[in-house]
Amino acid sequence: MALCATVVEIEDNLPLRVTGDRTNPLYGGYTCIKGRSLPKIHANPARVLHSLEKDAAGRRQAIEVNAAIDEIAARLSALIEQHGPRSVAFWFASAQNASSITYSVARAFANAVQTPMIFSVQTLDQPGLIIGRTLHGEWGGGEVRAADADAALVIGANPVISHQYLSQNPARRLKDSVNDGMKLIVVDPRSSETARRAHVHLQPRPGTDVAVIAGIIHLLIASDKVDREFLALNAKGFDSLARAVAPFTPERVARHAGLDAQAIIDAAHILGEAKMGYVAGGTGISMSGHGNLCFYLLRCLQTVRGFWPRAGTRVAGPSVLLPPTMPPTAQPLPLKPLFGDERLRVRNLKQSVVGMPASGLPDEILLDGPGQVRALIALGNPASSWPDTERARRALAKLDLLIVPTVEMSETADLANYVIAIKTILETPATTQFAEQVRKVHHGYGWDEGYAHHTPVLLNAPSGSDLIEEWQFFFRLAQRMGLQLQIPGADGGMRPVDMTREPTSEEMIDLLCEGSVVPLGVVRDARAGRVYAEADRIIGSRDPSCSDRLNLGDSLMMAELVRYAPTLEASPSDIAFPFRLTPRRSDGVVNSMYRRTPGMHKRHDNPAFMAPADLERLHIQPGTPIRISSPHGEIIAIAEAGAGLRPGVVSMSHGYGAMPGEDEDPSRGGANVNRLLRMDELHDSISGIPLMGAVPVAIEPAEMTTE
Ligand SMILES: Nc1nc2c(c(=O)[nH]1)N[C@H]1C(S)=C(S)[C@@H](COP(=O)(O)OP(=O)(O)OC[C@H]3O[C@@H](n4cnc5c(=O)[nH]c(N)nc54)[C@H](O)[C@@H]3O)O[C@H]1N2
Ligand SMILES: Nc1nc2c(c(=O)[nH]1)N[C@H]1C(S)=C(S)[C@@H](COP(=O)(O)OP(=O)(O)OC[C@H]3O[C@@H](n4cnc5c(=O)[nH]c(N)nc54)[C@H](O)[C@@H]3O)O[C@H]1N2
Ligand SMILES: [Mo]
Repeated sequence: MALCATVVEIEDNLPLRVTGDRTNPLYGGYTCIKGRSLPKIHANPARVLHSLEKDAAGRRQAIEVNAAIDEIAARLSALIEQHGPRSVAFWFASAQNASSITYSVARAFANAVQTPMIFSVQTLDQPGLIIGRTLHGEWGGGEVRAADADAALVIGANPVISHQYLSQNPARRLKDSVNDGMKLIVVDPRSSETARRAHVHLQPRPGTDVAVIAGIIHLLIASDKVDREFLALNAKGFDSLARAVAPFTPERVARHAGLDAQAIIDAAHILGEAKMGYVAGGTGISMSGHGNLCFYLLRCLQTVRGFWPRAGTRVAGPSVLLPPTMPPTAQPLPLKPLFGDERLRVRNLKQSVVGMPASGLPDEILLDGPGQVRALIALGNPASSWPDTERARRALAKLDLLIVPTVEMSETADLANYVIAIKTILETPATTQFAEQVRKVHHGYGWDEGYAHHTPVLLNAPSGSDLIEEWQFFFRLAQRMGLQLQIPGADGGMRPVDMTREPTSEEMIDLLCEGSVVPLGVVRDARAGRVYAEADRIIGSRDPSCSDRLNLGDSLMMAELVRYAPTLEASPSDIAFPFRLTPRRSDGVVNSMYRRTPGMHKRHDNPAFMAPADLERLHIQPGTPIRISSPHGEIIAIAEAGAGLRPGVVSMSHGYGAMPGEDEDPSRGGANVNRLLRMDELHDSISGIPLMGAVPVAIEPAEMTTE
């Protein structure tokens, strides 16, 4: 997703070496280890080179891809005929990011099926970002350009490793910004690669971020670091916010979050003195129970300080390969509704601005009766990445039809009725258009500059293989099912795709880029990633008649904050589950991807990082197994000392480990943290995201389970 510009050296249709493109204006030769590993991904012996079908006895055998599409089309059509379009569901996750065309065509296919059951990983990822933005309201001048900020607040995020918010050479860019005088505040219980550069590093108890952010806002208001002029024109609800954050004094927050009160004051001081602040919230605050409120309060903090781009400046992330948008203006946009019309049958879950709640999908498969989901097309590896593994697996196994397009086998592909073998990155043409689409959802992706890149096909599919591009699967399926695909047009409406002839991939890219700000031909001819100054747009001044306001006092959010305040005084007492399990990402590994590619990863487990003092106290040697138990389940993981980690915290990545009932060896395959989680308890009432961070767990030494 960082889309680093690379140079691929090829001999005899094989990639020999991938390096960064030094001529690139933004990346300057940078690429992360994942890009440099493309030759290994290409030579992956675990790659699927032929589509697979499971027969009645559960045996997998190769099937010619068009024969598989014929069978799938017939089975999907029969299900829709008998049970309606709702019986067919879609799972869109990080897998689709590998190709710039997949999402547009797959989404067009899902729309043509006319099922409401379109689920995406957004509701398990950072739904609070979208919900907080919706309730607070958006700024017509767009997001703050990172380069314009003289202070940054990074909370529950680690851009140096995740590349979220800093896609190009993140470690270097951060170092340069700090050297240029930018003041960095990091809030993370872990001494992360990003935190190591911070002027102020707050290490709160996991899950107490609401108090930390509310405490900072309270201090800004109390010390009158409020942009009154900005608020008078652009905001409403200031008094409600001021009242609701008043209980969050530095002393109370410090006691509750386990911090030093002076450090909170220092953080507020930096933000209070800054002319323009950049705010980056990530999965750490999203998953630990109050994601919506955390992200909402971050937006309020920006507004209280007037940290929004002003008229006369360049808009961040202008469209390049997308059509032009409304002219940017320095004023609030109209508030949008939070909920959609669709409802799930389970747990009162509803469609929201983030989409259908993923945590309800397993139960929609498991619950018999009208409206039940019977077929799932999954772009991703839900068997591994969904919380509550046991339930997820039961649901996936119950489906009449599970279809998984993929480049390699996975826990989900293992369960599939059909595995569709698709081409990989170097065998498909691509543009940066999809990153522009993603940026509209999460501004931590894409570029602040008007950047674009097109790459042609570099390699042919291996000889003897039977591979198609992922979008072709959806196009051919639509053809066989008599469905008309529609894609967005430059005028904002939908336009039909000619279904009588399958276009080439480059023709498909042409179609998707029609009406783009910079013509695709120009980007193609550049033959490398470039910044297009002609895409720049200057933010216009406000329309004097604009009556829209950013909302600092949303009633749902204020009510949650008022309910939170009394917990400031409660002392945490978890005798049975005294530790907090927190999520993290690791260098060189993306979710569960390429887990079966030899030589791809330096290590094959996801250690349970714990504070050295905790290890000592519990008589646990680093490198030895521990049992981690939650009220829901238990796993065995390998303990490792996390230098600078807050005591009481267990920090672990997801996407590893065995499925329930399988043999597991945590030192070889890691441990599956999702077995400790539940989908149906403690989930958020808007997005449905379950508790995936600050999870109460108990730790004890364990016997090594060796084979
Ligand atoms: N290398 C690599 N890069 C990736 C990915 C990957 O798997 N590997 N995945 C991609 C994906 S899918 C996503 S969504 C993004 C996510 O991008 P980020 O959100 O930046 O993800 P992380 O790097 O895990 O950073 C989250 C940080 O939150 C901290 N944290 C955990 N719990 C809490 C808490 O309760 N409070 C606070 N304040 N902090 C907490 C963790 O210690 C961690 O350092 O990364 C993307 N980039
Ligand atoms: N406990 C816990 N659970 C989590 C998280 C967490 O922090 N903690 N993070 C959540 C988040 S933020 C995310 S984004 C999800 C990630 O969940 P998913 O998006 O499901 O990610 P992966 O599990 O890596 O699945 C990607 C799969 O796609 C396959 N693949 C690779 N290339 C392609 C391609 O071109 N096309 C297709 N169709 N498939 C391909 C890979 O082999 C792999 O099996 O996990 C979520 N789950
Ligand atoms: Mo994610």
